[in-house]
Amino acid sequence: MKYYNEKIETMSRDEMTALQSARLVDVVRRTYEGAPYFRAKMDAIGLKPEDIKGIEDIAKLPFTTKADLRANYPFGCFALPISEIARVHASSGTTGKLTVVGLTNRDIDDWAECAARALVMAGCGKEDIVHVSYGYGLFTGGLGLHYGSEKLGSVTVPASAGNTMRQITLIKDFGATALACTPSYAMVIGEGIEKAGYDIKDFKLRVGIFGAEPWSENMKKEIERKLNITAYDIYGLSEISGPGVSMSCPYQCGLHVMEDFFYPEIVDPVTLQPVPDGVTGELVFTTLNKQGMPLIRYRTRDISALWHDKCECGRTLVRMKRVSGRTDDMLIIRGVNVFPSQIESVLMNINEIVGSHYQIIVDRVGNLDTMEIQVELAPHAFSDEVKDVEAIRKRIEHDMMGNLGVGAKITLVSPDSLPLSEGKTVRIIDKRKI
Ligand code: DLL
Repeated sequence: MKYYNEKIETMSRDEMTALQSARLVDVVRRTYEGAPYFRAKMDAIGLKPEDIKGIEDIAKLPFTTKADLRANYPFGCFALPISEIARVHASSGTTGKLTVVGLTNRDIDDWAECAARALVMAGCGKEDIVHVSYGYGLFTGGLGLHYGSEKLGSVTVPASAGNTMRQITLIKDFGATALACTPSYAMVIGEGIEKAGYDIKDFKLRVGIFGAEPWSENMKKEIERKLNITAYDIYGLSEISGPGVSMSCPYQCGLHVMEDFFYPEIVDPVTLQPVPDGVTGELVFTTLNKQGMPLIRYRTRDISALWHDKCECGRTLVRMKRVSGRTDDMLIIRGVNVFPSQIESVLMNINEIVGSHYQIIVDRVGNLDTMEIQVELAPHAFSDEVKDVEAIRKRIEHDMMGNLGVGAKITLVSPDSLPLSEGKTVRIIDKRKI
């Protein structure tokens, strides 16, 4: 199967614009009528739903932010009464209250379609055995891939996260061909397979559907090597829909956005003005078909860019650049902007350490920001002489300085001493905010 929904995925630009325009007019009216917080935003700028005649009017609309969702916690952003809502999900983010979303049965069905399209983009079909190690629960990862895989008709293994050795046994015994989990957990599974002394050639794994957190190109290569698979990038956020808002295709040149459901824009994070194709900025989504909790121009804080040019895979769906970080996880260390993904890229190039196992501790001593990066040594390096370990440490320190433009203190720690990740990894401890 090449496409899950060929008509939509290969639609001409004109047809897509017409579909998006009709859906935008409808969703603006529904949100205005159903969600008081959004009506207040529109009224404040004197905008009426009938002023929006098509997608070309989108920039007239006000933005929605996470702060709006928090202020209306828990159900205040729903556009329909509770009697129409079939399920809630929530995400905690790094600070503050939960962000809650409400879905109708049709919303769940649309979401499952997105996840099914994503699985087909990764080359999956009815014959595949999809092992889902994303967490099941309020987090959208587990149930999102689960419903997508069921809709596609592949065999769904609802393993959820945790108990890595059991996961490995299931993956091996059931002959899973696709693994869906966070990239950091894929690394943990890969290392578990090595530690258990298995040969990866005895596994049937072929593809990985990894997302929910930023991961570098180097980490992708490392996972592909460890698990002997092709790794695909799946993106999503609970507020808009879970996994399957966008997905990379076999040509791996960005992620195709399911733009019949989610209209993407890139805006300059400071001026909030839309930027042209190819220019990096903050990703903004409008849900075009959502019923329970439609969101208009939702600021994701994720950093990306859009490309409308043709993709070799035949899909006409706009592509977004892989999300390398968020405007709000950017660390400012002594005035220099540092993204955790830059740090990861440096670490993944050094063989003597376990590149994916690291933690960044930022503090302020006097008036000066300090950054310490704790990195796990690989077992073979750990047994080396002290002077060798010191040489590794110095090399990382040197590479960090060269890549980040700001110094970091490197602390090498023994194998398996940093907390393991089964879901999203918490890599940054910023004591300046505590
Ligand atoms: O992480 C949904 C998801 C589940 C996506 C499983 C993919 C796979 P939230 O918990 O609401 O939802 O977190 C959303 O995670 O705004 C990004 O900052 C980040 N994120 C999600 N996917 C990717 C990705 C799910 N492929 C937040 N690359 C988003 C980089 C990602 N960051």
